[in-house]
Amino acid sequence: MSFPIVVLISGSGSNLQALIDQSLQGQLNVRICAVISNKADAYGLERAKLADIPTHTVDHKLFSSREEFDAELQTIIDQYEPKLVVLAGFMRILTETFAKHYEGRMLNIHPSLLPKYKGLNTHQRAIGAGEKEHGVSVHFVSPELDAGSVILQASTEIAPDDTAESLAKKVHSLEHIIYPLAVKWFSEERLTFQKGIALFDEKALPENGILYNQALL
Ligand code: NHR
Ligand code: GAR
Repeated sequence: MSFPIVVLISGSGSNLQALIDQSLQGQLNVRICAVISNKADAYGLERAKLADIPTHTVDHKLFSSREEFDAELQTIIDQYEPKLVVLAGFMRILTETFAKHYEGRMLNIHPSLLPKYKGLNTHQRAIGAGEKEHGVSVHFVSPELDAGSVILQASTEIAPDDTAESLAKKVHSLEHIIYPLAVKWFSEERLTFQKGIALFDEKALPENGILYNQALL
């Protein structure tokens, strides 16, 4: 019995690919029911088609409000009855109504060590601030942007010659490890969300979530 999930993307879909690969290799017992993009030209849609996964495009520019866009997204998602919704490089801020509908069953991967650097342009901002360390966080999505409970983080050093591009590459390779791991934990019910609190193995997660190390694999 595999665990039904729907993945939302806006771009390249390398995190989607990591989920596809791990489920094909049997490391991750999930079934990706559908991939939805707000951009018709997102390369992730090609990745989904190559893996025989149904795709949908919901172009936000065709809607006159965020509420209407989110309502259409919700209608499509709920047709698949997923147990988890996975934001993988999805670039549209979601309304409170939508976020509440999927509370405790929607994850995001954000390219910073939350609560630092919420929002966009995180790699450049971390370099600009002279940080020695940067990374990535998987969190539950809550109505407030990038503010839901953090589940898992992975960090990397910022070298003196790092650029936003070189740092993004390092962070990406960490993303492809920790996102499938967090999804696996959720599918195994090791990761749950009860009464507004994220639990791992029945214990409340600390503010920064779990720091990734290889022993977790
Ligand atoms: N929605 C809610 N309610 N809560 C969160 O935590 C969300 C969310 C929607 C997306 C991903 C997030 C990230 O990881 C995410 C988390 C887009 C923007 C943004 O400013 C900010 C954060 C995130 C995603 N989007 C612009 C907008 O007007 C459009 C930017 C663009 O198209 O390039 O929606 O960073
Ligand atoms: C990832 O780095 C992800 O953390 C980031 O976009 C990239 C998507 O890559 N997410 C955000 O910035 C959300 N605002 P992918 O399309 O190759 O998975």
